[in-house]
Amino acid sequence: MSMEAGLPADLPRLKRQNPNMSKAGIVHLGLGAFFRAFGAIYIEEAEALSGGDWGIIGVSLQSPRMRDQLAPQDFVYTAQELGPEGETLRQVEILRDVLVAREDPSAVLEAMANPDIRIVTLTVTEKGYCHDPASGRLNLDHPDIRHDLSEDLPLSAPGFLVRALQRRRDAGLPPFTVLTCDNLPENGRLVRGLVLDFARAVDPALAEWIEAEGRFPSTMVDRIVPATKPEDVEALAEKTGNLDEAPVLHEPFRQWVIEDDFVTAYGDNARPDLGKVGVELVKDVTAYEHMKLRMLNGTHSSLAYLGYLAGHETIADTVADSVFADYVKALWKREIIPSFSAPDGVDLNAYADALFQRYSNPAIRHRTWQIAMDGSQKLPQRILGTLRDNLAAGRHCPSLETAIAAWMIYVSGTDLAGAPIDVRDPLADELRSLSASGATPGEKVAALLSVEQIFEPELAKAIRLDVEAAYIVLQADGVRTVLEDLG
Ligand code: CS2
Repeated sequence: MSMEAGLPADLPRLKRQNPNMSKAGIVHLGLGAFFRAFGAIYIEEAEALSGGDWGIIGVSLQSPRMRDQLAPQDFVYTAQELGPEGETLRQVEILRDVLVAREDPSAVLEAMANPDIRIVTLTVTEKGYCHDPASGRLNLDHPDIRHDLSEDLPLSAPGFLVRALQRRRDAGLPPFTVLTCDNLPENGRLVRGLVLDFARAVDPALAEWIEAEGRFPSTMVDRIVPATKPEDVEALAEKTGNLDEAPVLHEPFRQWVIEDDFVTAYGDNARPDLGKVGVELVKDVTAYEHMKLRMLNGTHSSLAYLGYLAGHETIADTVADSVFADYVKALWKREIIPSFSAPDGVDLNAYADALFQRYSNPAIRHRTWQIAMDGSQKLPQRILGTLRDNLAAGRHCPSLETAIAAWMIYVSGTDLAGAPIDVRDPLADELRSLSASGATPGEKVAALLSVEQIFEPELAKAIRLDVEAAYIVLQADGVRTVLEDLG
């Protein structure tokens, strides 16, 4: 555990203020900054307004870091809201405990099988579902899935869900609702499919029970939450006089849309009163998900690769560069908005304008490098669906194809000036050697497009020449000139 370098050693640690703690009703898998700055706050607000036992037990699947940072401060932390015109601080007290799955998987299963737990929320990131992003099916060759299918104590998120549901069924309890909060298309349906694939492989009767009793509402989640840096911890401690080793920083905006489909056995107690605190409870979230994944995450990833290659550190820096501002506005207007139908009553042009304002918030230092992570898991739902739908309608997508070419240069591991890039991606090694296997840009592009986990073969064929052309001009002319030429 790290005490921040520049701070006095005797700073008092943040402490829990409210001694009346409700019981836990939720287990959260994958306790990163995003959920602590988003779902945890909504749930705390809903419980404060309408009651219910909705304390949260957080689970870190791999590293003990979050537990080690939060345990000495009673599992409370500060949420620092950063607006363009100032900030507000809030102490979040809804966490009851943090468990570390790699250290004690039994304790995690026990928590998930507790009768008080009615919901398991997840933010395990795209790669945490151990699926094939192009097909949406469970990846049975994934080492963690292979392990989990043969052992009772799991490593993976799908493994924990199924083994915990198995314990509940064996104990005669209803299942919990599985509420995924990751940026995946039709995320609830996706997780349901993965859980059922897994359950069928271990016990077909269990799969039938989950199919009948289980609930997996899809959700759309939205709040920009950059990773907390050591200097953020220091600045907060200087401001408050208390040491919080795990604060979260977030923008003011938030939106959570959830399909109101929770396990029926709990009646009115199936979920916190989320509608009271601005969560939109709907019948079908698909249109919202498309909008958010394509409009926000699609442009985020495009700006991340292109911005990084142009030397921009954050999204705010990137869109402050007028060439990029013009690029992203044209991308929304010409390629993204025409590709899907808006949710009822939503004006997509206004939504795009609001996104631009959010990206421009100078207080949010969201690194292009952070968003560039795990591109192999993100491109299909963020960019490739838009591309496919446009091509089917006979529309060209030069801006998205340029973003894909930028991703290809990025995953080669060397930037346009020849400097190394620290590429974080589960397929990083494979992508780098595929890129290196080609002698010409054309061969490199073809090699990368052959990764079927990312690109459907038909789409790969349709975009190959355009992406190759974009790749060549990016290398020859540099990012800014290419974006200017896109007009
Ligand atoms: C970002 C998202 O890191 C990323 O890939 O695009 O985390 C984004 O900030 C959130 O989805 C906003 O809701």
